[in-house]
Amino acid sequence: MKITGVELRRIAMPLVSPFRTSFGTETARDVLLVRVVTPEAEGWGECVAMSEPLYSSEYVDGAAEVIKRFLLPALTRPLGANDVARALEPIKGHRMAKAAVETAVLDAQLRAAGESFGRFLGAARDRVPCGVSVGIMDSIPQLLDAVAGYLDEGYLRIKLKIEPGWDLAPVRAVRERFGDDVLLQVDANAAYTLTDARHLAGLDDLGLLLIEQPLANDDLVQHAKLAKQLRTPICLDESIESAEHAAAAIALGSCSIVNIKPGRVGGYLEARRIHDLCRANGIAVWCGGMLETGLGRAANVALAALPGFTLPGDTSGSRRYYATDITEPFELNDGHLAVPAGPGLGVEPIPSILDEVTTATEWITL
Ligand code: NPG
Repeated sequence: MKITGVELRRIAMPLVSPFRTSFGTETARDVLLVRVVTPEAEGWGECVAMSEPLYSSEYVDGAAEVIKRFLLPALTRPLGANDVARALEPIKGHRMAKAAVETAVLDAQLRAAGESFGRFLGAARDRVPCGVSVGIMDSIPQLLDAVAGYLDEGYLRIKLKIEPGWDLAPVRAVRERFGDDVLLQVDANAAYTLTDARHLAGLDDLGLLLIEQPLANDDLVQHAKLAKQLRTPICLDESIESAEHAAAAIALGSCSIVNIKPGRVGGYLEARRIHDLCRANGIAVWCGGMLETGLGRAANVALAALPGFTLPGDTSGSRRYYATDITEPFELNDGHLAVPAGPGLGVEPIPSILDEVTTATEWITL
């Protein structure tokens, strides 16, 4: 396909409630959308970079800049989605920016071919079980109310955000209130160090599915040491930016579970590679989320339908984050989301809603 032009569109999406993690509090999502235009079809990609470089080094203004200045100029020859990563390889890092561009090209290619993301990626089912991520709250009663609400909505797994000072007590309170059958896990977003190992072992009696990213992003060796001191399985998120990182983590024994976020690893093709590698090594994977709109959510749900995704993902319904999504909203049915079956992402932005939330657009002719 020849890309004739690309629209970069910024949208501002207010969150239904503030979302607090160990690295910051979000009240609105500043999203960069990439629309790739080819003679055959158009395609959308959603960039998951946040406003500030607090989760990783990427941030949305930087992603827009690198896409315009370095990524798009490398894509002037006709190409397919499989060629994008190689064409962009000389540009180091910037995986979230690359993922948005590759996803838009893949969407255009699949829409032109009449094939869905799920089918292309190798989905093994037509719906996926859903978990929900619950932010850090001001008090334990407030947390218990939030968790009760999500369980009522049908969520099949609860993930609690933790940080030093908000860990053992709130997690124990949730376990005691809702019982041993609730699938429960925690996410530290790199907020601890190895010296906290004994403290974190206090979680071992709470029957958690996993503890996600307890230590710093580049601490694979330390995670391997921590794994020996905890009975709770360690899952890595921020540490895994590629299949090579996943291979290293597996070889070192740094984790027994991986959270796959396509944006973090440079796109859905690399995400599938990590899935394949983990599956071959008996490492469970699940699909993470980064507060995506319906566009990113559609692709995530397709990925989460691959056979190695054996744990419920952060694939929540649209209204967990947004009163009005830019696509038809994703709605939970019996704790599951349906994998879109239409061509490409299988969903479209609704033009009037998209225009209402748009803060800037830029057209780049290639
Ligand atoms: O359901 O989309 C979702 C969000 C799930 O907790 C979630 N995401 O650390 O995994 C995370 C966290 C996150 C959100 C990270 C935004 C970075 C940005």
